Amino acid sequence: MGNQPLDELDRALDQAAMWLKLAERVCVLTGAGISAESGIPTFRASDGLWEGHRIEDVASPDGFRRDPGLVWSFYNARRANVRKAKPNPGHLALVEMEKRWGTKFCLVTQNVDSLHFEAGSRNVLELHGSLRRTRCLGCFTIQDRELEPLGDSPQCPHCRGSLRPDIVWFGEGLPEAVLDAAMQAAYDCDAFLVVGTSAVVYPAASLVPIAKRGKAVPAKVIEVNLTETDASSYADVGLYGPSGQILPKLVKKLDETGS
Ligand code: BV8
Ligand code: ZN
Repeated sequence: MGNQPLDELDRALDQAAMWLKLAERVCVLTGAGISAESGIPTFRASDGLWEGHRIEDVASPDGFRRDPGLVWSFYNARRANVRKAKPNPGHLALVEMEKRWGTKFCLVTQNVDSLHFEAGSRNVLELHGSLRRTRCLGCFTIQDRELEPLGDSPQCPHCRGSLRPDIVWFGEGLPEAVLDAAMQAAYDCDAFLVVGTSAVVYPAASLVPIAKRGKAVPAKVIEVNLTETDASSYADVGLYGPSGQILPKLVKKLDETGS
């Protein structure tokens, strides 16, 4: 799909802006693509290898049991990368949208880079946890350790137990309350933006059909991506191009048509 011809993109932006103007409640699902223009590598662009590691070796409980040092070196490298990153205009455009809809706006992210929070978004549901947080295997304390380097076997300051990243690995359940809130927001919304995700990871990807199905009036689904994805079949309109360029254009359209 790649970038659309400009006139086609402009028509699609008008259509998306019209549906957003009519929407009382808006829900957004973001994936790694929204942080790509901040210099954070996405997952599937690296053909399953993640900075030289197999994903199941560094993002699974078995991988952590097998070699916690390897997993911590992988996560420390990502923390260092995120420490250097800044939110991009795509993150900032979603902050603008939250200002418009207030509590009727819900941002659900699969990302663990906390760039939405850095950008100023406040009503953020982190489905897969956060690189900033650690969880103690001994006393279960969760701590926000910002993005400082944590060494290969960090210990809990309370009980000296071993720490793990407070991140949802493959094969692990998502935080129930967060997932429930995200599903409710997807169900309640009138417009659903799906931005920068290949929509292959579940249950996060199930938010897209939830926004459509089982409701008197299905939400209008707006996809923002470089290419078509597994979510595209649910999309009422597709805005294809870098989200750091598309989302600010979309917000500008809202201003133009007044909302
Ligand atoms: C669970 C934390 C059960 C780690 C992550 C077979 C079939 C179906 C499902 C499964 C299956 N086998 C296993 C499963 C379940 C599995 C799953 O869905 N696997 C997939 C891969 C098939 N799910 C799980 O394991 C989940 N848990 O099911 O547990 C259970 C239930 C109850 C109780 C106990 C157990 C847990 C899933 C969470 C895994 N953790 N992250 C970490 O980050 O360190 S998921 C990981 O993938 C990231 O969070 C990431 O966000 C997420 C999704 O990837 P995307 O964000 O979509 O990124 P991707 O690279 O794929 O795509 C980027 C997109 O951006 C592309 O479309 C690209 O075109 C676009 N893009 C790029 N640049 C730009 C852009 N768009 C716009 N602008 C740009 N500039
Ligand atoms: Zn502890």
